[in-house]
Order: sequence, then structure tokens, then C-alpha cells
Amino acid sequence: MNTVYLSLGTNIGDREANLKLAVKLLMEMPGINVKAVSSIYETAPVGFLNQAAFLNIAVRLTTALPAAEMLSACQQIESELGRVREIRWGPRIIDLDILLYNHENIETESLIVPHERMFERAFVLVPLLEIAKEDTAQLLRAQQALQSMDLKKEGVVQWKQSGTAEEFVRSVN
Ligand code: A4P
Ligand code: MG
Repeated sequence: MNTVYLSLGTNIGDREANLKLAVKLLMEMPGINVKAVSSIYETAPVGFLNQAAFLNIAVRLTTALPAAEMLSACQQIESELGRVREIRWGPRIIDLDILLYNHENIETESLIVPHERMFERAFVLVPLLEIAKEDTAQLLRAQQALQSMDLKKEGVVQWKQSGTAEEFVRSVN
């Protein structure tokens, strides 16, 4: 079984509902077992700055899916939520990124793991470290990267505390 960490982000529409629906669809996906969902954080936009604040979470799951199929599953959920790709780093209904896949380093045309920009982004690291279980070299690196950041300056604020994954999706229609 493979352990995978995902980062989810949204800044369009009913942001909390978008996250809940995405997690519900992950839970329903054959071959995927959602183990933990972080608190929801409200985060200032990074990259393309002239856009609304995001809600971000991290998810820990186990899966039998190889990494490339895990990416397809994420992209399928993005399309189910009606995501249209326009501006790079721009506004989005939902973005599902693979942060870590076991302790592997993957570099194909369509998939880079660990996610290329994760160690620079407090909006990724804070939720990730809340639900991280192992102490792999990559997670230790994430911890070290976060220690050197000023969260107030990075604009990452807890918005809703975490519960179980089941509680997280309870109110999805
Ligand atoms: N791809 C390569 N590696 C991965 C991976 N590990 N996980 C490829 C997922 N996808 C990966 O992604 C473009 C391509 O990356 C995919 O086709 C896939 O094959 P995309 O989701 O289509 O485009 P994108 O979202 O514009 O790019 P990306 O790389 O996901 O954007 P970022 O860098 O994640 O930035 N600010 C805040 N506060 N919160 C956010 O959530 N998100 C972004 C998106 C910018 N600013 C933000 C946030
Ligand atoms: Mg993405």
C-alpha cells in the first residue's frame, strides 16, 4: 500500500463546499482510502496575487494506485468539479496536487513528486505537517522549511479545525 499526501486549494464559489465535495469524491474512488484531513486554512494568494483568498487543506491517504493513476484520479475530480484551466497560478474551483508519494522521487513529463514548489509554500506545509505521520526525509525537510517562515507574513490562518475525514464530508449534498 502506498501513502500519499495531497494538497487541495480553492478560491472560487463556495470554497468550503468545494473542498468537501473533492474529499468526498476521493473517498468514493476505488483503490483510495482517505486516512486524515487537515484543518481548513485561509491563505493569501501566492504567485498570481490579484485574486481572492484561498482555502487550503492537506489529505493523507493510502492507495493501491500507481502514482500516474493517482494523478489521473486527482484530475478526474478537478474536472468533475468543473474546473477550467485559464491563468497559470490563477483562480480555481479546485486544485488537487500530489505532494508526496511514499518517499519516492518521481520525474515524468506529467508528474513531479515531491511537488516542485511545496517547500516554499506555507499554505502547503502548515496543513501537511498537521496530518503528517511518518518522519521521512521529505517530511523533515518540510518541517525545517516551515520553521524558517513567518506564518503571519505568509498569510496562513486556521479557518476551521479538523475532525475526522467522515466529519469533514458529513454535510456534502
Ligand atoms: N503536475 C506535475 N507534478 C504534479 C503534482 N505533483 N501534482 C502537472 C499534480 N500535478 C502535477 O497543473 C499543471 C500540470 O502539473 C498538470 O497537468 C500535471 O500534469 P494544473 O493543476 O493543471 O495547473 P496549475 O494549478 O496552474 O499548476 P499547479 O502547478 O498546480 O499550480 P500551483 O503551483 O500549485 O499553484 N495560493 C494559495 N494561497 N493557495 C493555493 O492553493 N495555488 C496555486 C496554484 C497558486 N497560488 C495559491 C494556491
Ligand atoms: Mg495543480
